[in-house]
This record gives sequence, structure tokens and C-alpha cells, in this order.
Amino acid sequence: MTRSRLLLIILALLIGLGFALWLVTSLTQLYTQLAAVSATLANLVVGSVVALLVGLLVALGYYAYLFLRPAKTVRSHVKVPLDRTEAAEVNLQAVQQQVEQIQDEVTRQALIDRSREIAQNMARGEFRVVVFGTGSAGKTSLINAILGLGVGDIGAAMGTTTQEKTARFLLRGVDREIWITDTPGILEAGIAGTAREQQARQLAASADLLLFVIDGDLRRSEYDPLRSLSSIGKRSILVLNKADLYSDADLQAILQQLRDRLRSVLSPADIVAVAASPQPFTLPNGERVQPQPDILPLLRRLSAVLREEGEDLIADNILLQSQQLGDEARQILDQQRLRQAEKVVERFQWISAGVVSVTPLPMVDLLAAAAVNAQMVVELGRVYGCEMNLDQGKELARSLAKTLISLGVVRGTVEIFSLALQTNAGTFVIGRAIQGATAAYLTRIAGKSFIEYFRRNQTWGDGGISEVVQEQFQLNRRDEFMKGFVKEAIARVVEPLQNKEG
Ligand SMILES: Nc1nc2c(ncn2[C@@H]2O[C@H](COP(=O)(O)OP(=O)(O)OP(=O)(O)O)[C@@H](O)[C@H]2O)c(=O)[nH]1
Ligand SMILES: [Mg+2]
Repeated sequence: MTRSRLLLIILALLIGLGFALWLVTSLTQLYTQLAAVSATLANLVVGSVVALLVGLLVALGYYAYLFLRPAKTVRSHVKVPLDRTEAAEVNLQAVQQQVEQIQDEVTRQALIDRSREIAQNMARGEFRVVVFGTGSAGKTSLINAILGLGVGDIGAAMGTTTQEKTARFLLRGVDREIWITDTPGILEAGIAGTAREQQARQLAASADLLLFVIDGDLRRSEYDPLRSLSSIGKRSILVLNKADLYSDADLQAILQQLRDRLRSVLSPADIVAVAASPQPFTLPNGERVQPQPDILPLLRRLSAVLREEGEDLIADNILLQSQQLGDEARQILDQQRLRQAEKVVERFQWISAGVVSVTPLPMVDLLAAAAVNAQMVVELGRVYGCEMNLDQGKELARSLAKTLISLGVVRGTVEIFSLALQTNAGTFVIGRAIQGATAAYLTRIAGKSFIEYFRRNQTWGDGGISEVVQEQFQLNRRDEFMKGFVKEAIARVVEPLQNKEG
């Protein structure tokens, strides 16, 4: 309790006490005066005053209780993820729902399989560590040193490891098994190297924790992947291998340089030096010495990181994978919707052409009647999961029509088709044909603009409706497109008219 609050309470108590004293004195006085006249009257009056005061106090207390009692907690229906594991679960469920909407059987199945794999990963019991880095930096040697045996080929030339290989081991103090995966080195020459490099990068992206191995100062080709992996939230330990090749002073200088340079990417403790497979040397007396691997700094750090952050690393990794799957599913869904929406626009553009060319109307009515079609808006909305009624469709269609007119798109389109059709069709159907083709084209611009509107979650974006319309007009007036469109307009609008006339 704060001091000021305590003072306030004492003050209130003092005032209350003063008031009570005054009340008792006044009542006693009243009683004495009345008792002089009649004892019954005194009892009655003072009794009623006291009863009234008690009632008042009870009422006051009750309202104070109502006012001051703690508000009932409203139970929230939205489930807020408690920790990273739960966040990963929630995200994966959302992604699975998205995947279900994909129509293409093969794609859907592939993504469902991947989402199941991620779900299974959630229940797995091991840490996955991936060893990644330049060819010949000593990745395979490092794993051998950790395991204390030879599991992979080691070679002086780059590209010795061509296939990923996973081994398991336990580390004191870490309760889960550790699966360590060797990868082909990055930066290899030749096509095979590139494909292997791709494989290595994918493995790196799927790790709970990365051991990024280098064997000297950091090259640009190492810095870039390290930074980009860290930017997607991948946790790494940078392992400077071949420490035996440097003097102590040089080694400290390189480490310091690395720690300074990578300050924004890695914490200094996550940069360690080891000698996975130190080279033998000859003593002055001619004796050959084969030094033991020195990987203690790495084991210490690995154990600390896995103990302190291990559970979060697994959850983060699962979250990352399900986010990536979600991005992919969203892109596929967007493409799928776009194809459906374009079919809708295609259908409506020739419907309006047909309607307009048989019942020609003045230009502005033409727009209202056909070019910008409310039904099309409703159907496009449906493709994007936005249910709207015909009135809402009309409202949107009307504002788009106004934009088309005010931007001069209608006039421009009439001019384009007057010119195109005069050179391509007979003169006697020209008026109707121009109107029909114009209607088709304007419906297209409108339809494409609406697609943008729905894709952006029913907003026109910062530039507003006119920017979207203008952009679609620019995109749809390119020469190659126009040629095809005019040809189709002749086949679908002009020829039926000519046949009818003839
Ligand atoms: N001096 C020294 N040489 C080492 C050390 N560790 C590995 N080497 C040598 O570096 C060379 C490459 O080692 P690997 O373990 O095959 O390297 P890698 O990174 O697996 O290479 P790739 O599989 O081709 O990507 C070999 O000749 C090793 O003997 C070390 O600590 N000190
Ligand atoms: Mg190797």
C-alpha cells in the first residue's frame, strides 16, 4: 500500500470518528430534551433516527460493495498460444486448413504429406543438428571427432562428402538424443556441386541448430548464407576449425575479428575454435606426434545451447517450417484463385459484348448496363471467399464505372476499337461492333481491377481505385494483347453481326 493511500484512510477514519461523536452527542441531547416532555416520544424519535441511520449505512455499504468488487473476468474465446510449441501447433492447424482448399490433387497431397511430417516432428524426441559450410572446412572430420569414430570419408579435396549422412549421439546433461547430419560442402565447382549445394542448404534450413564450419577468416560466400539463415530465425554456432594451423595469438585475433564482424548475427559465445583433425607434426628430436582432436569448446557450447534453448529451438524450427509451408500454400491458392477469376472475367466480357452489340445504347448507359457488371463482381468475390449481394456488387461496379469515365478510359477504348475494327471489318456493322468490342474490353479492365481489389482483401491500396484501374488499362493495351483481343472480338462480335445482316 502506498503512503498517500494510508494517509487518506487514516484521514477518512478520523473524519468518520468525529462524525460519529458528533452524532452521539446530538442524539443524546435530543433524547434528553424530548425525555423532559415524554419518555415514549423520546424513545420513538431517537429510535427512528437511529434506525434510519443504520438503514442508510447498510445501503451505502451495499453500493460501495457493488462499485468496488473486482470485475468478473470475462472468459476469452480466443485461444492465445501459451508458448512457442503451442504457437507452432496453432500455426500448423491454420496451414492445414489452407492446404485443404487447394484443388490440384497432386499438389494438395504433397503439401498434406509435408504438413503431416511437420506434425510428426512436433512429437519427436531428438534434437537435429546440421553441420554446414564450405567444402573441405572439416565438417566430416568434426562429426568424426564428436562421435569418436570414422563415419564418413575425409578428403583433402573439396566435395568428398556427396550425400547427407546422419549419426546419433548423446551429450552429458542434454536429455534428448542428438541427430547430427553431415552435408556436402557449399561453394563447389561444377554442376554436381550446385545440386549438392542446394541439398545442403535445404538441410540447413530444416535444422533445429546449425554448426556452421569455417577454416579461416569468413568469406563473403560464407557470410551471406550465415546471415540469411539467421534472418529466417535459424540458430547457429560458428565453428572455426583447424585451430592447430594458427599460433595462439593469431587464433585469438581471428576469433576477435569474427566476433566483431558478426556482432549483429551471432553472440560472441556462439563463435568457437576447434581442431577436429589436427595434422601430425615432428618434434625436434625427430619423433612424429599425432595430436588428439580438440573440440571441447564446441561440445561445451553445444551442450549449453541445447540445455538452455533446446525446447524453444525445436518449436521455432517447427514454426518456421509450417510458416514456409503456409507461404507456399498461399501462393498456390492465389494462383488457383487467379485462374478461376480470370475465367469469370473472360466469360463476362463476351456476355457484355453480346448484350451490347444487339441492343446498342448511348455510351454512358452502356457502361452501366454491361461493361461493368454487378454479377461479375459477385462471382469474383465468391472466388476470393467474400460473399456479397448484388446490391453491393452494383455499388462497387458503379464506382468503377465512374472511374473508367473520369480517367478517359471509355473514350480511349472507343477510339482504339474504332480504328482497329474499321480496318478489319465491313462498314455496315461498324457502330454496333465498336460498342460490343468496347463493352468487352471495359468489362475486362473492370474485372481485372476487381481481381486486384479482392486479392488485396477488399481494399484498393494506397493509390486508390484509379491507380488500380489505370494500371490494368496500361497492362491490357499492349500491342500483342490488343492484336489477339481484336481478332477474338471480330470472331465473337463482328462476324455474328455480319451473319445476321447477311
Ligand atoms: N590441420 C587440420 N586439418 C584438418 C582439420 N580438420 C580437418 N582437416 C583436414 O581438412 C581436409 C578436409 O576435411 P573434411 O572433413 O573432409 O572436410 P569436409 O568439410 O567434410 O569437406 P567436404 O565433405 O568435401 O565438404 C582433410 O584433409 C582433413 O584432414 C583440423 O582440425 N586441422
Ligand atoms: Mg565431408
